[in-house]
Amino acid sequence: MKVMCGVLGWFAAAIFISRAVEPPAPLPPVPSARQLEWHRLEVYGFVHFTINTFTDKEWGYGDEHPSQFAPTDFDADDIVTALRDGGLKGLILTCKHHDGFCLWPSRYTEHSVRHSPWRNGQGDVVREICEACRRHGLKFGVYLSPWDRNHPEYGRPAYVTYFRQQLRELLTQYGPIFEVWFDGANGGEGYYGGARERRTIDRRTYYGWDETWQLVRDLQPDAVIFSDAGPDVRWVGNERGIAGDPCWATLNREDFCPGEADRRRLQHGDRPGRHWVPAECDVSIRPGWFYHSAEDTRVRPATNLVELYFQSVGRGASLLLNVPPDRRGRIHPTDRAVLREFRQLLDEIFATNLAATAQCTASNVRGNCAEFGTARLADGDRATYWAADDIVRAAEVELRWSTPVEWGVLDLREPIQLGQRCDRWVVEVEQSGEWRTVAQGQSIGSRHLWRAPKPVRCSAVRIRIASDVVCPALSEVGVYPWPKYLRTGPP
Ligand code: FUL
Repeated sequence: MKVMCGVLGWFAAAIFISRAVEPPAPLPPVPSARQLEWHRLEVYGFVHFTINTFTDKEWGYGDEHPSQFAPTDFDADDIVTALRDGGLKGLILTCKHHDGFCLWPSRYTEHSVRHSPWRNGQGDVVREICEACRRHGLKFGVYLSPWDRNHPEYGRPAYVTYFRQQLRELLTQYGPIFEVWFDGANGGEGYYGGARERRTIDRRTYYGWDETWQLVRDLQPDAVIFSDAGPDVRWVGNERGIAGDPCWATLNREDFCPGEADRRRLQHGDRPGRHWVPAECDVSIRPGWFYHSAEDTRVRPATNLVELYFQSVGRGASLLLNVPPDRRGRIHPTDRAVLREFRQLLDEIFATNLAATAQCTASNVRGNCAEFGTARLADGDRATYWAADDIVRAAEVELRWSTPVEWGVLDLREPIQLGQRCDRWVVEVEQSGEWRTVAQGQSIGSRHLWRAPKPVRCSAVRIRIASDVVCPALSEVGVYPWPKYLRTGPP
């Protein structure tokens, strides 16, 4: 894209002093198109549901009988609308967990819904959930456990063939898939067709990950692939829903494989890093991943989910929030109410962007061109951005109000299509004519949210942003009032 700019505007520029201002060259690595789409989701749901729901377990041994899968009132719309009302943009279903039971009637095993009393063996949970997702505007993703404690061939080559056949079924029979989730928990004790023994595998070689991932590329080219090692989205290194700070989107992913990764590096990413592999924070709304009635009183409050949002989405990662259906096959009323409140709290926090009413200037604007000017910063469009000239490494953006404002949340975004450029940022506020530093950090990437410990009153905010190797750029700046829910005490 070439943009014509000139001091006398378009007309004069065309006649007198035409000048082409190129956008900044991207700083590699940059996200793929499928990753850019994924970044937009920010919060989506995990649905753990299988025989464990009925045996009150977290990990089934693999010797369960399909007849134990017996939801009394399964309703995919109930599950999907609970997530939708929480503002979740997608849903990843445990189509097969470690116990090997398949929620769809796979052609390659008897260990599936086909032999359960539910819908007289005619049911298909995967189909019902994916169709409900389409009805309610959520994207649909699949979790297929590589570890299978039921399958007799687990640990031998024949199982890998089976695993890929199942993956093929899921990727060809259920429409577009936005994410394929490969769990790092692999190998160990299991039923294994009656052998009841311990089986270990070589995590690097057994699953032939390159070939398995290629299958996903071939069958669902728009899907992102998740594992400890990416290749598209990485585990954040904990199951608490919290990213590191900084949390770079970049990683040297060849150092890792599913089930073998340095948790500290997963939390923070690598800077510099050769690949774009942003983090995903998986966490459950309850202590367990599966539903247990004993945990009905231990559902996280909505304010806690907001905390997690700030520590995941607010650090450039995504939040994958697990909401397990109960034995009816519906979402428990408590979880449903919490999800709705979570959405309301977020809507409240981000209702009014004070940056939109500020006068916004910058120490440098690329080529003095409006295309890269500060008006791009509060236009709500992630694709447009303010950028500095190529020789610049540190720049400032200033927001000034005619009368002092009180705020509590700062929201920064980089135009990640140009890579992650910022190495350091500082936020200062002007109070009674004096500048004071209130916050500083390193990574921004797709988003960085900073929340003030108490309301900040000021007439101007200055964001100083520096890059070690390229000119800085920002796509969005948000300044929001101090969140009301914090007034009632810390969550
Ligand atoms: C883990 C699994 O072992 C848990 O059961 C759960 O599925 C979680 C999301 O991933 O590795």
